Amino acid sequence: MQMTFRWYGSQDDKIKLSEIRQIPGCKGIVGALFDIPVGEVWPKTRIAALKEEVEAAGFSLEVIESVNIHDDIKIGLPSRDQYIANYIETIRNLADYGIKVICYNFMPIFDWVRTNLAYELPDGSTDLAFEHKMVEGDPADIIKSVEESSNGYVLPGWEPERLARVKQLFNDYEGVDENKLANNLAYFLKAIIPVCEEVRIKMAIHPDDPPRPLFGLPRIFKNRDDMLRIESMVDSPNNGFTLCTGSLGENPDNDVPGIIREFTKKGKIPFVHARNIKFIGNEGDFHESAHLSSEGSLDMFEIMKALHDTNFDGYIRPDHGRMIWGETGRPGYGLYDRALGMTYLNGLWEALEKSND
Ligand code: CS2
Ligand code: MN
Repeated sequence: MQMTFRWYGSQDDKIKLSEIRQIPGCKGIVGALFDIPVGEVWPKTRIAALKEEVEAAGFSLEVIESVNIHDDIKIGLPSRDQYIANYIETIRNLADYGIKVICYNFMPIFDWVRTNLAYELPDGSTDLAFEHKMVEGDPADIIKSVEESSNGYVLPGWEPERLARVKQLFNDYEGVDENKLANNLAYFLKAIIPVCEEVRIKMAIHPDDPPRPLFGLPRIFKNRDDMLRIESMVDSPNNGFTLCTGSLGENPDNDVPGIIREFTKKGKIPFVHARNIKFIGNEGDFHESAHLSSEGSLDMFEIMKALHDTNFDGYIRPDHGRMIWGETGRPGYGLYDRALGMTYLNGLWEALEKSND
Protein backbone atom coordinates (compact mmCIF):
# COMPACT_ATOMS: atom_id res chain seq x y z
CA MET A 1 0.00 0.00 0.00
CA GLN A 2 1.12 3.54 -0.57
CA MET A 3 0.25 6.13 2.09
CA THR A 4 -0.83 9.49 0.72
CA PHE A 5 -2.13 12.86 1.91
CA ARG A 6 -4.64 15.13 0.19
CA TRP A 7 -3.34 18.58 -0.66
CA TYR A 8 -5.32 21.44 -2.20
CA GLY A 9 -2.39 23.14 -3.95
CA SER A 10 -0.20 26.10 -3.06
CA GLN A 11 -2.91 28.63 -3.94
CA ASP A 12 -5.67 27.04 -1.89
CA ASP A 13 -4.02 25.14 0.92
CA LYS A 14 -2.36 26.84 3.82
CA ILE A 15 -0.64 23.56 4.63
CA LYS A 16 2.74 23.43 2.92
CA LEU A 17 4.24 20.42 1.19
CA SER A 18 7.30 20.93 3.43
CA GLU A 19 5.02 20.38 6.46
CA ILE A 20 3.44 17.27 4.99
CA ARG A 21 6.98 16.01 4.37
CA GLN A 22 7.49 15.83 8.14
CA ILE A 23 4.68 13.33 8.65
CA PRO A 24 6.44 9.98 8.93
CA GLY A 25 5.58 7.43 6.28
CA CYS A 26 3.83 9.74 3.84
CA LYS A 27 4.85 8.84 0.30
CA GLY A 28 2.46 10.52 -2.06
CA ILE A 29 0.23 13.52 -2.60
CA VAL A 30 -3.36 13.29 -3.74
CA GLY A 31 -3.91 16.44 -5.74
CA ALA A 32 -6.13 18.22 -8.22
CA LEU A 33 -6.41 21.40 -10.24
CA PHE A 34 -9.22 22.97 -8.28
CA ASP A 35 -9.54 26.15 -10.29
CA ILE A 36 -10.35 24.49 -13.60
CA PRO A 37 -14.12 24.69 -14.11
CA VAL A 38 -15.88 21.33 -14.13
CA GLY A 39 -16.16 20.12 -17.71
CA GLU A 40 -13.04 21.79 -19.09
CA VAL A 41 -9.94 19.95 -20.25
CA TRP A 42 -7.01 19.96 -17.81
CA PRO A 43 -4.09 21.40 -19.76
CA LYS A 44 -0.83 19.46 -19.86
CA THR A 45 1.19 22.50 -18.77
CA ARG A 46 -0.80 22.78 -15.54
CA ILE A 47 -0.55 19.06 -14.80
CA ALA A 48 3.19 19.20 -15.45
CA ALA A 49 3.63 22.14 -13.08
CA LEU A 50 1.71 20.40 -10.28
CA LYS A 51 3.71 17.22 -10.73
CA GLU A 52 6.98 19.11 -10.66
CA GLU A 53 6.05 20.95 -7.48
CA VAL A 54 4.93 17.78 -5.71
CA GLU A 55 7.96 15.77 -6.80
CA ALA A 56 10.36 18.55 -5.84
CA ALA A 57 8.98 18.23 -2.31
CA GLY A 58 9.82 14.53 -2.27
CA PHE A 59 6.45 12.99 -3.06
CA SER A 60 4.86 11.08 -5.88
CA LEU A 61 1.74 12.36 -7.63
CA GLU A 62 -0.19 9.34 -8.86
CA VAL A 63 -3.72 9.96 -7.61
CA ILE A 64 -6.04 12.77 -8.60
CA GLU A 65 -9.05 13.64 -6.45
CA SER A 66 -11.20 14.57 -8.19
CA VAL A 67 -11.80 15.15 -11.84
CA ASN A 68 -15.42 16.13 -11.29
CA ILE A 69 -18.22 15.19 -13.65
CA HIS A 70 -20.28 17.88 -15.33
CA ASP A 71 -23.96 17.90 -14.39
CA ASP A 72 -24.95 17.49 -18.06
CA ILE A 73 -23.35 14.03 -17.98
CA LYS A 74 -25.22 13.11 -14.81
CA ILE A 75 -28.50 14.49 -16.16
CA GLY A 76 -27.93 12.89 -19.57
CA LEU A 77 -28.31 15.99 -21.74
CA PRO A 78 -27.22 15.91 -25.42
CA SER A 79 -24.32 18.19 -24.50
CA ARG A 80 -22.85 15.35 -22.44
CA ASP A 81 -20.93 13.99 -25.42
CA GLN A 82 -18.76 17.08 -25.60
CA TYR A 83 -18.13 16.95 -21.85
CA ILE A 84 -17.23 13.27 -22.11
CA ALA A 85 -14.82 14.06 -24.96
CA ASN A 86 -13.21 16.69 -22.72
CA TYR A 87 -13.02 14.22 -19.85
CA ILE A 88 -11.26 11.73 -22.12
CA GLU A 89 -8.74 14.37 -23.11
CA THR A 90 -8.09 15.08 -19.43
CA ILE A 91 -7.59 11.35 -18.78
CA ARG A 92 -5.04 11.17 -21.60
CA ASN A 93 -3.24 14.28 -20.36
CA LEU A 94 -3.07 12.94 -16.80
CA ALA A 95 -1.78 9.57 -18.03
CA ASP A 96 1.03 11.35 -19.87
CA TYR A 97 2.24 12.61 -16.50
CA GLY A 98 2.16 9.29 -14.68
CA ILE A 99 -1.25 9.50 -13.00
CA LYS A 100 -2.53 6.03 -12.12
CA VAL A 101 -5.84 6.65 -10.35
CA ILE A 102 -8.63 9.19 -10.84
CA CYS A 103 -11.13 9.55 -8.01
CA TYR A 104 -14.54 10.95 -8.95
CA ASN A 105 -18.11 10.87 -7.74
CA PHE A 106 -21.52 10.75 -9.36
CA MET A 107 -23.58 12.67 -6.82
CA PRO A 108 -26.19 15.03 -8.25
CA ILE A 109 -25.76 18.74 -7.42
CA PHE A 110 -23.97 18.43 -4.08
CA ASP A 111 -20.74 16.65 -3.31
CA TRP A 112 -20.66 15.34 0.28
CA VAL A 113 -23.19 16.86 2.65
CA ARG A 114 -22.71 17.82 6.27
CA THR A 115 -25.01 20.03 8.28
CA ASN A 116 -22.33 21.45 10.58
CA LEU A 117 -18.63 21.83 9.79
CA ALA A 118 -17.66 22.87 13.30
CA TYR A 119 -19.39 20.39 15.59
CA GLU A 120 -17.83 20.65 19.01
CA LEU A 121 -16.56 17.52 20.78
CA PRO A 122 -16.11 17.21 24.56
CA ASP A 123 -12.32 17.59 24.21
CA GLY A 124 -12.73 21.02 22.60
CA SER A 125 -11.90 19.90 19.07
CA THR A 126 -14.37 20.37 16.24
CA ASP A 127 -15.33 18.21 13.34
CA LEU A 128 -17.94 17.68 10.65
CA ALA A 129 -21.39 16.44 11.56
CA PHE A 130 -24.60 15.38 9.89
CA GLU A 131 -28.00 15.75 11.49
CA HIS A 132 -30.83 14.35 9.41
CA LYS A 133 -33.47 16.84 10.61
CA MET A 134 -31.75 19.57 8.63
CA VAL A 135 -31.93 17.72 5.33
CA GLU A 136 -35.67 17.32 5.65
CA GLY A 137 -36.02 21.06 5.22
CA ASP A 138 -34.93 23.56 2.62
CA PRO A 139 -31.45 22.98 1.14
CA ALA A 140 -30.95 26.73 1.60
CA ASP A 141 -30.75 26.18 5.39
CA ILE A 142 -27.89 23.76 5.00
CA ILE A 143 -26.11 25.97 2.53
CA LYS A 144 -26.29 28.74 5.12
CA SER A 145 -25.11 26.53 7.98
CA VAL A 146 -22.22 25.17 5.88
CA GLU A 147 -21.19 28.65 4.82
CA GLU A 148 -21.27 29.88 8.41
CA SER A 149 -19.08 27.05 9.69
CA SER A 150 -16.64 26.76 6.79
CA ASN A 151 -14.05 29.37 7.86
CA GLY A 152 -14.52 31.10 4.53
CA TYR A 153 -13.28 28.12 2.53
CA VAL A 154 -15.00 27.01 -0.61
CA LEU A 155 -15.71 23.33 -0.34
CA PRO A 156 -15.52 21.11 -3.41
CA GLY A 157 -18.92 20.89 -5.04
CA TRP A 158 -20.19 23.88 -3.03
CA GLU A 159 -18.72 26.61 -5.19
CA PRO A 160 -20.73 29.86 -4.87
CA GLU A 161 -21.46 30.01 -8.60
CA ARG A 162 -22.98 26.52 -8.42
CA LEU A 163 -24.94 27.24 -5.29
CA ALA A 164 -26.30 30.43 -6.83
CA ARG A 165 -27.84 28.22 -9.50
CA VAL A 166 -29.03 25.59 -7.09
CA LYS A 167 -32.75 26.11 -7.82
CA GLN A 168 -32.09 25.82 -11.54
CA LEU A 169 -30.02 22.68 -10.94
CA PHE A 170 -32.88 21.09 -9.03
CA ASN A 171 -35.13 21.83 -12.03
CA ASP A 172 -32.58 20.34 -14.39
CA TYR A 173 -32.51 17.11 -12.39
CA GLU A 174 -36.27 16.74 -12.50
CA GLY A 175 -37.10 13.28 -13.82
CA VAL A 176 -33.61 11.94 -13.11
CA ASP A 177 -34.40 9.04 -10.82
CA GLU A 178 -32.06 6.34 -9.57
CA ASN A 179 -32.36 4.30 -12.77
CA LYS A 180 -31.76 7.24 -15.07
CA LEU A 181 -28.76 8.34 -13.06
CA ALA A 182 -27.37 4.79 -13.17
CA ASN A 183 -27.90 4.65 -16.95
CA ASN A 184 -26.08 7.95 -17.30
CA LEU A 185 -23.16 6.60 -15.29
CA ALA A 186 -23.11 3.50 -17.49
CA TYR A 187 -23.08 5.70 -20.62
CA PHE A 188 -20.14 7.67 -19.21
CA LEU A 189 -18.19 4.57 -18.17
CA LYS A 190 -18.71 2.84 -21.53
CA ALA A 191 -17.16 5.85 -23.22
CA ILE A 192 -14.19 6.37 -20.93
CA ILE A 193 -13.10 2.95 -19.65
CA PRO A 194 -11.64 1.74 -22.98
CA VAL A 195 -9.41 4.82 -22.96
CA CYS A 196 -8.46 4.16 -19.32
CA GLU A 197 -7.51 0.61 -20.27
CA GLU A 198 -5.35 1.92 -23.08
CA VAL A 199 -3.52 4.51 -20.95
CA ARG A 200 -3.56 2.41 -17.73
CA ILE A 201 -5.57 4.69 -15.51
CA LYS A 202 -7.91 3.27 -12.90
CA MET A 203 -11.15 5.14 -12.32
CA ALA A 204 -12.25 5.06 -8.67
CA ILE A 205 -15.78 6.24 -7.95
CA HIS A 206 -16.32 7.66 -4.46
CA PRO A 207 -19.39 6.60 -2.46
CA ASP A 208 -22.27 8.98 -1.98
CA ASP A 209 -21.80 10.77 1.28
CA PRO A 210 -23.96 10.29 3.27
CA PRO A 211 -25.09 7.08 1.54
CA ARG A 212 -28.78 7.89 1.28
CA PRO A 213 -31.08 9.97 -0.96
CA LEU A 214 -31.10 13.66 0.00
CA PHE A 215 -33.54 16.44 -0.92
CA GLY A 216 -35.29 14.00 -3.25
CA LEU A 217 -32.12 13.54 -5.30
CA PRO A 218 -31.16 9.98 -6.25
CA ARG A 219 -28.05 8.22 -4.94
CA ILE A 220 -26.46 5.28 -6.74
CA PHE A 221 -23.40 4.35 -4.65
CA LYS A 222 -24.65 3.64 -1.16
CA ASN A 223 -23.79 0.00 -0.51
CA ARG A 224 -22.51 -3.33 -1.80
CA ASP A 225 -25.43 -3.87 -4.18
CA ASP A 226 -24.76 -0.52 -5.81
CA MET A 227 -21.11 -1.50 -6.20
CA LEU A 228 -22.12 -4.71 -7.94
CA ARG A 229 -24.33 -2.72 -10.29
CA ILE A 230 -21.56 -0.21 -11.08
CA GLU A 231 -19.11 -3.06 -11.61
CA SER A 232 -21.45 -4.74 -14.06
CA MET A 233 -21.83 -1.57 -16.15
CA VAL A 234 -18.38 -2.11 -17.62
CA ASP A 235 -16.50 -5.25 -16.69
CA SER A 236 -12.93 -3.98 -16.44
CA PRO A 237 -10.15 -3.74 -13.84
CA ASN A 238 -10.05 -0.03 -14.69
CA ASN A 239 -13.63 0.45 -13.47
CA GLY A 240 -12.92 0.62 -9.74
CA PHE A 241 -13.91 2.20 -6.45
CA THR A 242 -12.63 4.65 -3.89
CA LEU A 243 -13.42 2.76 -0.74
CA CYS A 244 -14.28 5.55 1.69
CA THR A 245 -14.73 3.82 5.04
CA GLY A 246 -16.45 6.82 6.59
CA SER A 247 -18.97 7.31 3.79
CA LEU A 248 -20.02 3.66 3.61
CA GLY A 249 -19.77 3.34 7.38
CA GLU A 250 -22.35 6.11 7.84
CA ASN A 251 -24.94 3.41 7.18
CA PRO A 252 -24.60 0.85 9.99
CA ASP A 253 -26.00 -1.84 7.66
CA ASN A 254 -22.87 -1.63 5.51
CA ASP A 255 -20.29 -4.23 6.53
CA VAL A 256 -17.23 -2.19 5.59
CA PRO A 257 -14.53 -4.85 6.23
CA GLY A 258 -16.68 -7.39 4.33
CA ILE A 259 -17.03 -5.03 1.35
CA ILE A 260 -13.29 -4.39 1.41
CA ARG A 261 -12.47 -8.10 1.36
CA GLU A 262 -14.84 -8.83 -1.50
CA PHE A 263 -13.73 -6.02 -3.79
CA THR A 264 -10.02 -5.93 -2.98
CA LYS A 265 -9.82 -9.62 -3.89
CA LYS A 266 -11.23 -8.67 -7.28
CA GLY A 267 -8.65 -5.89 -7.67
CA LYS A 268 -11.38 -3.24 -7.74
CA ILE A 269 -10.14 -0.93 -4.96
CA PRO A 270 -7.24 1.19 -6.20
CA PHE A 271 -7.81 3.89 -3.56
CA VAL A 272 -8.94 3.98 0.06
CA HIS A 273 -10.13 6.85 2.25
CA ALA A 274 -9.68 5.73 5.84
CA ARG A 275 -11.60 7.56 8.52
CA ASN A 276 -13.88 6.93 11.46
CA ILE A 277 -17.31 8.30 12.33
CA LYS A 278 -19.42 8.19 15.46
CA PHE A 279 -23.16 7.77 15.47
CA ILE A 280 -25.24 10.21 17.48
CA GLY A 281 -28.50 8.61 18.64
CA ASN A 282 -30.02 6.00 16.35
CA GLU A 283 -31.57 7.93 13.49
CA GLY A 284 -28.50 8.01 11.30
CA ASP A 285 -26.97 11.19 12.69
CA PHE A 286 -23.22 11.12 13.08
CA HIS A 287 -20.15 13.21 13.59
CA GLU A 288 -16.72 12.42 12.25
CA SER A 289 -14.14 11.39 14.82
CA ALA A 290 -10.45 10.86 15.35
CA HIS A 291 -9.24 7.84 13.40
CA LEU A 292 -8.80 5.50 16.41
CA SER A 293 -11.36 2.69 16.72
CA SER A 294 -11.98 3.67 20.34
CA GLU A 295 -13.06 7.17 19.26
CA GLY A 296 -15.73 6.17 16.77
CA SER A 297 -18.21 3.56 15.64
CA LEU A 298 -16.01 1.83 13.05
CA ASP A 299 -13.40 -0.80 13.85
CA MET A 300 -10.36 0.57 12.07
CA PHE A 301 -8.27 -2.48 12.96
CA GLU A 302 -10.76 -4.76 11.18
CA ILE A 303 -10.76 -2.37 8.22
CA MET A 304 -6.96 -2.37 7.92
CA LYS A 305 -6.88 -6.12 8.50
CA ALA A 306 -9.36 -6.67 5.67
CA LEU A 307 -7.06 -4.66 3.37
CA HIS A 308 -3.98 -6.49 4.59
CA ASP A 309 -5.49 -9.98 4.35
CA THR A 310 -6.51 -9.35 0.74
CA ASN A 311 -3.08 -7.98 -0.27
CA PHE A 312 -4.25 -4.42 -0.88
CA ASP A 313 -1.56 -2.69 -2.93
CA GLY A 314 -3.29 0.56 -3.85
CA TYR A 315 -3.19 4.07 -2.45
CA ILE A 316 -4.66 5.05 0.90
CA ARG A 317 -5.05 8.32 2.72
CA PRO A 318 -6.36 9.44 6.07
CA ASP A 319 -9.64 11.14 5.30
CA HIS A 320 -11.13 14.10 7.11
CA GLY A 321 -9.64 15.05 10.47
CA ARG A 322 -10.79 17.16 13.40
CA MET A 323 -9.58 20.68 14.01
CA ILE A 324 -7.25 20.47 17.00
CA TRP A 325 -4.58 22.47 18.83
CA GLY A 326 -6.08 25.78 17.78
CA GLU A 327 -5.69 25.12 14.09
CA THR A 328 -7.98 27.03 11.80
CA GLY A 329 -8.37 26.26 8.15
CA ARG A 330 -10.26 24.14 5.73
CA PRO A 331 -12.81 22.12 7.74
CA GLY A 332 -11.92 18.42 7.69
CA TYR A 333 -8.57 19.09 6.09
CA GLY A 334 -6.30 20.39 8.80
CA LEU A 335 -2.73 19.14 9.15
CA TYR A 336 -2.56 17.83 12.71
CA ASP A 337 -5.40 15.37 13.05
CA ARG A 338 -4.85 13.92 9.60
CA ALA A 339 -1.17 13.47 10.51
CA LEU A 340 -2.19 11.66 13.72
CA GLY A 341 -4.56 9.56 11.62
CA MET A 342 -1.81 8.64 9.20
CA THR A 343 0.53 7.64 12.01
CA TYR A 344 -2.17 5.44 13.51
CA LEU A 345 -2.96 3.79 10.16
CA ASN A 346 0.75 3.21 9.54
CA GLY A 347 1.02 1.71 13.04
CA LEU A 348 -1.84 -0.68 12.42
CA TRP A 349 -0.28 -1.66 9.10
CA GLU A 350 3.15 -2.33 10.62
CA ALA A 351 1.56 -4.51 13.29
CA LEU A 352 -0.34 -6.45 10.62
CA GLU A 353 2.80 -6.89 8.52
CA LYS A 354 4.83 -8.16 11.45
CA SER A 355 2.20 -10.47 12.85
CA ASN A 356 1.87 -12.32 9.58
CA ASP A 357 1.90 -15.99 10.31
C1 CS2 B 1 -14.97 14.27 0.33
C2 CS2 B 1 -15.27 14.46 -1.14
O1 CS2 B 1 -14.11 12.14 0.70
C3 CS2 B 1 -13.90 13.34 0.70
O2 CS2 B 1 -12.88 13.79 1.10
O3 CS2 B 1 -14.58 15.41 0.94
O4 CS2 B 1 -15.15 15.81 -1.47
C4 CS2 B 1 -14.53 13.65 -2.14
O5 CS2 B 1 -13.26 14.20 -2.36
C5 CS2 B 1 -15.25 13.60 -3.46
O6 CS2 B 1 -16.56 13.21 -3.26
C6 CS2 B 1 -14.59 12.64 -4.44
O7 CS2 B 1 -15.04 12.88 -5.71
MN1 MN C 1 -13.98 10.13 1.34
